[in-house]
Amino acid sequence: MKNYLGQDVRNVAVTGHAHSGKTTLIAALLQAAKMTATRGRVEDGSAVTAYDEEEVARRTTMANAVAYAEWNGVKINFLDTPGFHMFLHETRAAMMPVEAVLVVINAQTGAEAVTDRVWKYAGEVNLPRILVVNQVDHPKADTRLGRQHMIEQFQERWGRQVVPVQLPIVDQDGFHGVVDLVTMKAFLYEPNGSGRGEAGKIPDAVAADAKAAHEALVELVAEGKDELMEEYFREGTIPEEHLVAAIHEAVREDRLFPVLYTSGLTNVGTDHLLEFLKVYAPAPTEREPMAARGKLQAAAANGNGAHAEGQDETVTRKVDDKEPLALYVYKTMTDPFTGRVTFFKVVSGKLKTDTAVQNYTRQEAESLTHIYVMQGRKPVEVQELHAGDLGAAVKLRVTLTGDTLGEKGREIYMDTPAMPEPAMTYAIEPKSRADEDKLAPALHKMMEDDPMIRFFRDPQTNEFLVAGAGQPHIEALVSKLARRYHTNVVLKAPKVPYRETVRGRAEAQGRHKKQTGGHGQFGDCKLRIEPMPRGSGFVFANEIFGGSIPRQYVPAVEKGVRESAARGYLAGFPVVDFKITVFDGSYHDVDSSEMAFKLAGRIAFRKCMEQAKPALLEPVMKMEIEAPDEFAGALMGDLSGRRGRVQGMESSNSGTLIRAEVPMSEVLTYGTSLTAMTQGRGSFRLEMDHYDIVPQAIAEKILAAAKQPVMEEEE
Ligand SMILES: Nc1nc2c(ncn2[C@@H]2O[C@H](COP(=O)(O)OP(=O)(O)OP(=O)(O)O)[C@@H](O)[C@H]2O)c(=O)[nH]1
Ligand SMILES: [Mg+2]
Repeated sequence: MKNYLGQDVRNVAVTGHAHSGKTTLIAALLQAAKMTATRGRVEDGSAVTAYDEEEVARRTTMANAVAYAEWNGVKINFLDTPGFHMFLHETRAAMMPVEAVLVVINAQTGAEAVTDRVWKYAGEVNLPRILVVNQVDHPKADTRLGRQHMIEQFQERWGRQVVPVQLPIVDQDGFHGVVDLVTMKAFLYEPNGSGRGEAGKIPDAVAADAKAAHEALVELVAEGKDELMEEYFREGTIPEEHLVAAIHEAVREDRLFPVLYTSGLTNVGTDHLLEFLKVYAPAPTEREPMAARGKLQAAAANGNGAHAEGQDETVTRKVDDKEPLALYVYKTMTDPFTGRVTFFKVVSGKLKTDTAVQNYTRQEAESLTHIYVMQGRKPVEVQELHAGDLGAAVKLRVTLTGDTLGEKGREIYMDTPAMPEPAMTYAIEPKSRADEDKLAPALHKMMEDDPMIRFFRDPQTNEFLVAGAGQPHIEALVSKLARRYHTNVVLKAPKVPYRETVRGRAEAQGRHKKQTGGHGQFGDCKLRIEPMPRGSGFVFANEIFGGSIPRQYVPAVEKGVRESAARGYLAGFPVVDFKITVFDGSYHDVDSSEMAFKLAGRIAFRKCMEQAKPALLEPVMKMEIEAPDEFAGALMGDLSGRRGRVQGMESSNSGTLIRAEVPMSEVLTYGTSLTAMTQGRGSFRLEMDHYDIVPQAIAEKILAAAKQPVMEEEE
């Protein structure tokens, strides 16, 4: 492979709503660039960026993947990203190492919920956005909105900087070409061909549209630049070479969000998209470097005397081969054939094979014996990589996602995007003893590649719990455990973390007395219990006057209550939101002890509970559901069946947004139902909000199902 300088590299994240056709489009782009002989398909696992067994089985991208196309002297690195709302943390991470974002839009639907979210993520890191209206070949393309309306929809959302740089050519032969609005040439394709177009005449049917669209483009581009504006007024147009340079600059500075048209499935318009990226997408060397924090060098610190050595400062590293070497790790993956693969961006400096580097994040040495660029899962060995390029290494010892590596002594650190909290938790049970031994090591390996997975033991129930982005995520994890790590498990619905509380006041006495030969045990206390507002936990008060319980034994009473409350009264769930006041008691000079008062506290507490109208509390979630309008009625009906309380309804970008509060026990597998109810077009977010009393009839069922609490031997 040719050796590419940073200026000849383009790093592009391919993003968009689920099933807009990102993975298929990348396969088509690779075919157009002759990187593959045929066009890979998602359906049979032959698309270059869809190699993971789980992704192939589920026909959806769940983690970022990388491929490259060599095109007319440049190398374009594509990051394929998930479009499913659940995996958008991956998509967000993919924006770290790139300089441009392709926003792929399904021509059948226009912009959708995830389109808005990726747009926002790209905006947060100032990345140029290039819109690709894809699936233009589809018989239902444009039927919902129409081409012009779609542009208006985009402009409403993202501003009037959204302007077509192409027009699609669609006629009785289907979608078979595009008009380049810069050069005013048509490119005609043979559908299901190689993706290479031939220059031709603009068809009469679109000539007038093309002229108007060309003028709109020229005007928008000229707007940002006085000298162009003058030229435009003077000449009535802008010469092509000025226009090209101006569009390049406008794309880089977010003054223009260009719109292109493609079909990944029939491979139309793809060579032109490659050319567009070559000409108009910024090279890494043209962009601000990644933001970095660094430590002041000893010499510099001593020199100006202003900072202590080792103090943090902001480091400016140019994307330049002459700067010190720094690599940022944006992904790791464990491949059955290659082992651990570490994907990095060369932030600065030039990387050669056989380079010893320091992992700054972990303060350990690593050795990059061989370096690669990744074509899907296949490593292609290279001799060097220049600043700005993306590469990979295999079998590194300690390096994980988010780490920075580089020349020893020239430390810098990158900030990585925050991981969202997992949205769903399951209890996970090994099928056999052998599975139990393998489970933790296997899951820990998987967690290194996928930081969204959490694995822990519930201290209350002793169950193993696994948490992830949602049901499909956890199911994929289970099937990967079996396939790759030969570890078989069953998933069980997670235990809802119920709690207990009291609704009334009560007083009770607890006496612990034992006389066994010599030293006896004696403790005696009177307690009052009262309900407290939600969220107060446990409050303890001491109203002992006159020493009916000596001061040193009062904490023992509190401890007894605390321990007993943690074990629960009704069904073993911790008791919360109550106040205990100790107001009387008695003691024995010889036989009283801390232990005896602790036991007295427990007994009194349980007697208090008995009389104070104990009740079960359940977690209630705040929920936001978004779906096209036509599903709103069904969703509301479903929510009321789940004891949900609708708080509000508004129209949103992708239809209707419903806000509601719903008990957690009713939405443990909501994702599956929502997908079924909305044909996969709905999305939702859940967040723990508060605890509320469980209605009697439901509480009875829960109590019957829950394990009885351990009886305390003292009673
Ligand atoms: N008609 C038509 N169908 C397409 C096109 N591109 C993709 N599809 C189909 O749409 C489905 C989804 O395609 P993918 O490439 O997996 O879409 P994606 O955007 O990668 O989806 P996620 O990874 O789930 O976000 C597949 O069944 C494709 O065959 C296209 O250009 N035209
Ligand atoms: Mg995909």
